[in-house]
Amino acid sequence: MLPALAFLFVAGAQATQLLDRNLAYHSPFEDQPHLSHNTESIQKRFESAALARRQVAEAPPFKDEHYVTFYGGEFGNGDPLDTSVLLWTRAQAISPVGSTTLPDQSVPVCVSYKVYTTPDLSGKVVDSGSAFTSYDVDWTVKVDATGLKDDTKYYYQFSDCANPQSTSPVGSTRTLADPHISAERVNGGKPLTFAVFSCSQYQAGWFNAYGVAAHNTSADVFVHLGDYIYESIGSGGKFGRAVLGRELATIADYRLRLNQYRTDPNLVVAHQNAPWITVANNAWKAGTSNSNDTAAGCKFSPSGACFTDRKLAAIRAYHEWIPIRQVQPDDKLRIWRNFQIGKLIDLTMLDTRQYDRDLTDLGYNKDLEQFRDEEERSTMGAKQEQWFYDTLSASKKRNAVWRIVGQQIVFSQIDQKGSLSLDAWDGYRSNRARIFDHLYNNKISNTIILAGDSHANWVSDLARPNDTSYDALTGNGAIGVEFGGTAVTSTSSFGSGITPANADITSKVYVAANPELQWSEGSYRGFFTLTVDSKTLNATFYGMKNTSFVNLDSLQIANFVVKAGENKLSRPVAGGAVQAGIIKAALDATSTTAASSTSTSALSTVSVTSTVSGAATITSESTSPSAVTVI
Ligand SMILES: *[C@@H]1O[C@H](CO)[C@@H](O)[C@H](O)[C@H]1NC(C)=O
Ligand SMILES: *[C@@H]1O[C@H](CO)[C@@H](O)[C@H](O)[C@H]1NC(C)=O
Ligand SMILES: *[C@@H]1O[C@H](CO)[C@@H](O)[C@H](O)[C@H]1NC(C)=O
Ligand SMILES: *[C@@H]1O[C@H](CO)[C@@H](O)[C@H](O)[C@H]1NC(C)=O
Ligand SMILES: CC(=O)N[C@H]1CO[C@H](CO)[C@@H](O)[C@@H]1O
Repeated sequence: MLPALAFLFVAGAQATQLLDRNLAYHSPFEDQPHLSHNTESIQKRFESAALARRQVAEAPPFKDEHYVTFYGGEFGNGDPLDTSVLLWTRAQAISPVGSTTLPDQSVPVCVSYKVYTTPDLSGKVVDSGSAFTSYDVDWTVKVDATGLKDDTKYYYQFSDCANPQSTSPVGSTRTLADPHISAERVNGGKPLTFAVFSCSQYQAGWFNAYGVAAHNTSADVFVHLGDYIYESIGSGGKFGRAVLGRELATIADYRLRLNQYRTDPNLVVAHQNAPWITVANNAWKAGTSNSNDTAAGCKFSPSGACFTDRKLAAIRAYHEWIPIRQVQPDDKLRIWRNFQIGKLIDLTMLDTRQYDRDLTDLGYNKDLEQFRDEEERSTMGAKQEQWFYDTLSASKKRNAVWRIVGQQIVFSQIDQKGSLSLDAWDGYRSNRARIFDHLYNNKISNTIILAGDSHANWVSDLARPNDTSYDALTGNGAIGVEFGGTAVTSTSSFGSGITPANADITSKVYVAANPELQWSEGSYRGFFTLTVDSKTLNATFYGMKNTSFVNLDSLQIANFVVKAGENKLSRPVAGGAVQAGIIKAALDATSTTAASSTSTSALSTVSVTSTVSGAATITSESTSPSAVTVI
């Protein structure tokens, strides 16, 4: 890489070029240029640093002191488009073994990257380049690999510009299909698989779910619906998962926490070999339940930061550490975006949390209940809401088969023993009603809503709450399907550590009370996959056997099929039987004679025998780690 560098400097090319190449220096938001780093002044600082060797073409290779080190965990890729994908790493100069002097941290690190077509890096280099990083951006490097072919798998590696033997691991990534490609031709005619996650709290357990998805499914793209990190301290000491630092407030706090999360071996592997598409979570537009800037003024959080400052720190660190694109113009703090994947899918990522959400249930403001039906009340903000309707309509117009909507909170009405969660869409009912109106009035088919946040599994036909034209038995009258996934580790909303048998007692009540809710499961931590082709969209839910230590033991607890054009779960729902949780059909059957729930309490012996007329009976079986095949 030295010749390329030499050219840049000798020719006096735009001095900040290597800085500007690293997207971590840019503003997270194109329309907020004041949030970007001033690369000219950083460049001046480098130039005045005594012999900024990494910039000087004539400098000898760094045999003596500064070795750029790539940390295996700090490596990944994301936000793929049809001809480009973001590559991400973190590279810091360290002292060589035996040396006690610390390298001068004011000197930038130059990192180069190459993109190949073969895993052994033998083939041709399809894209390459160099970029600087420095302490200003926590040594993160985020570059856009461009000029790629659509719908293609690639391999990539970073190295030290000045010492090319110092390299990162080799990762793999892929581009998405060109938006104009027919649905049948996407992914070479094979189904495309997404692994979907939410709520990964470090303190609560090991991130085995990421590992199972990476090792034991054929997931092409990882989707994270929020709560990728947690700001609180919590416990976690008992299985070696205590978090460092304090409750997060400053950018240094956020960086430290992200850094620590990236040490989990299963998260490391998951970032290395597939692109991620993420949204962040857990605040309304001016506060969280333990930190608020309210009408009363800026209240301080336990960590001493004003919420607005804290949010900006969080967003900056998130943009440094997560391979997410700078979002397109004209809006504040926006992370909602749409991915067109051939004519097979529009994957629409919404921000139903911090973008412009009106006051949520913060635990102390119960009087909120009276506002939940207010016309103007929105969990998205008017601008995002309009954008969402336009995106759905445009997707129909361009004849995309599926509309998959990734967002944070449970969409369907869930009566929970007489109460509704005001922190989910049940707290924003007029906003939800408008979405249903848009789907029904415009006859927009094949909409699949994904949800996280709730720390439990919920699968529902999408239908207006209390609408008698929806038939829970046949699914007729529905307009789509919602798949709500459990947490990677965060504790169950049914009760921390609840056994499958005890969770089922609650699930029975929920499934009985809610017509659209076809499956409820509240014990397992895990994730789900979506496997999609032009005819069907299948969801497979995975439960982790034990998140208190590192392992890949999981079981497939339920499988669902949605046929294109049907706008409901295929009957019998889940093929008539699940390995955990309660399906509505089983509930109906219990009221006659057929089914019995024989769950025992230990996680290792979960089994729910659900029998539905005409469906195969799954008897109580020993749950050896199920073969994880993605259909
Ligand atoms: C649906 O009916 C239930 C029971 O009467 C009620 O609690 C709930 O508020 C209704 N939902 C809507 C959206 O009106
Ligand atoms: C979904 O599952 C059904 C039933 O097992 C199968 O026929 C179909 O091919 C699957 N579709 C995809 C996209 O995997
Ligand atoms: C999970 O593993 C830990 C450590 O081996 C063990 O102590 C615990 O009993 C296991 N939990 C379950 C529910 O099997
Ligand atoms: C999951 O992947 C791991 C690592 O490749 C492998 O050792 C394990 O056998 C796999 N488990 C299953 C159930 O396939
Ligand atoms: C952490 C904190 O300050 N929470 C406060 C937010 O505002 C409400 C209403 O004023 C208080 O009751 C909370 O204690």
